[in-house]
Amino acid sequence: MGLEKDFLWGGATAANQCEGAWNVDGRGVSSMDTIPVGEKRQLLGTGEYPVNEIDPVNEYYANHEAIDFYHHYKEDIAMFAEMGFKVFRMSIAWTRIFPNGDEETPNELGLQFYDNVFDECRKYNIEPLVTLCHFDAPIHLVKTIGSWQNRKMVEYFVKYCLVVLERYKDKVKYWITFNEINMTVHFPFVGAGVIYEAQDNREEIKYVAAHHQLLASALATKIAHEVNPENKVGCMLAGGCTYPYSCNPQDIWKAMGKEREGFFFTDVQVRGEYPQYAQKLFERNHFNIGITNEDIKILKENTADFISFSYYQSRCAGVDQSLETTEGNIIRSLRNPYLYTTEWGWQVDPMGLRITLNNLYDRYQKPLFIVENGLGAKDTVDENGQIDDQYRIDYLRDHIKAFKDAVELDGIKLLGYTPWGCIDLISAGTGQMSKRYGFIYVDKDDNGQGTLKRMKKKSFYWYQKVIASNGENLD
Ligand code: BGP
Repeated sequence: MGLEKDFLWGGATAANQCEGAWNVDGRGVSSMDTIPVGEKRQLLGTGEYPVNEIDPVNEYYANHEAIDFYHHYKEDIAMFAEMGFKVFRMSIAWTRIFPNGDEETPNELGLQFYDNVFDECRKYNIEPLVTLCHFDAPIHLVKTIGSWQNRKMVEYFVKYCLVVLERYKDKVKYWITFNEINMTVHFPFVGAGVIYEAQDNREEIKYVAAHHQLLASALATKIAHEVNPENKVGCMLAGGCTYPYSCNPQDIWKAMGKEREGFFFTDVQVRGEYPQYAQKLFERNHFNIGITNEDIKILKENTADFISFSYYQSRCAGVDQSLETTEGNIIRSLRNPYLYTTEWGWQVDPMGLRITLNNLYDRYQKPLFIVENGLGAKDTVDENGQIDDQYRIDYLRDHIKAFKDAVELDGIKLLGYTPWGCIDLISAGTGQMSKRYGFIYVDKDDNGQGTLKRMKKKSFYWYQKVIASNGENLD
């Protein structure tokens, strides 16, 4: 019993939330660079208003510097190695490789940076797990062709994938195509760089963009397998099960619909075809998605090797409009009276992780990978420079117990676990630095002030023991 010996323990980050150096060494501007902190962030996230030029005088863009992983990667990876990481999830910033997205040739300095990062990981036997697209689209393509709502985007993305998959074929084995691909239908600017015009059929556009991403994901999977048949390519979903609020059949139906909003993506990426309920959705709404016979073939022939997902909370759905709701990762939920919430209103539910794992495995029988999980919390540094984040340890311990039950008692095949924001970084949802997830504290505040000094939290030493015991010692 217990987890497999080669279980991949590690941590997760994304380029746009940790690298900073947004205009260094030829990097182009990405969609995520244009989202300021504060209320405007929420508006841009929904695609509600047009993207403006970056306004450094009146606005603060937290990710322009972020935690400056770009210049600190050696120090940071050394700390991951000290914790015992077997895997490090990160993403490549598309605009470091193709600054505008449509150049003829890639930016060598950008390519070199990731060579350095991967070499540094390899030095410590850390396996890189690389997301090809974690929310960022070249702003040039957003402005000139409308980003993922335009089929041309697939071509540009494929070109970028060809370059990086070929370049890093001996250094990276584990790939993820799109981070939280279901974000596209909930938060279209963040997920797909989509900005609406007044006359747009918004629902249709979201699904058109989603189709282009699904197609691009299948093509990236194809290239990865051709470049190196050893490559393992995963799809990635903002996960978390949805419970019916009650046993009222209407609530059950509603919850099923919510689950299908996510399965819509994994059904295509894992089974290789649009499910019947998706086809009916398109038909009913007269959506013209533009799916060709060639697309159908590509989707069918290039399915994912594993299913990765983020898990922060479960959700609740029901028909009673008067019920209290609460925040969550992307999707709001009815407030579940059995659960407590974090300071940001995300409902904490370790058992929901076991249920999510079982749901996915029952449905697909494919290896699973938990590539995000964690507690966003405000940490304080005491007068001795210590950070006592026992609440984070408690959260993670309960979730680890839950996935161990799923493996040991339910027979789920689980490849690994990479808690989110293993080093403090910029929050995608709020742009805050004070919403911290890390084992490593970074001295920086919500206004961008701080030394960027790295400090080990209490959870750093705890996670080190967890990894060393392969999840047996959780005390
Ligand atoms: C997921 C994203 C991450 C990350 C995480 C936590 O949606 O894939 O990029 O940020 O959520 O969310 P937040 O940063 O809003 O707390």
